[in-house]
Amino acid sequence: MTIEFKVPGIACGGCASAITNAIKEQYPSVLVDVDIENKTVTVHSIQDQEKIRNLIELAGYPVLK
Ligand SMILES: [Cu+2]
Repeated sequence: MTIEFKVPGIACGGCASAITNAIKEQYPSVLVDVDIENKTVTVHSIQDQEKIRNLIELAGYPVLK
């Protein structure tokens, strides 16, 4: 299952790393793709969508609904 989140606060590779690390800390096996240009985070995961959304927001990046 692939989940895509729209995250307007993504501006650079540092943001991408912060988000990727925040997710992988909790779910080391998931694949995380951050598209800096399109400001999206794509997660290949069977994990709960709301939990991953919360991790992105806890890292400091609000997610658009
Ligand atoms: Cu950044």
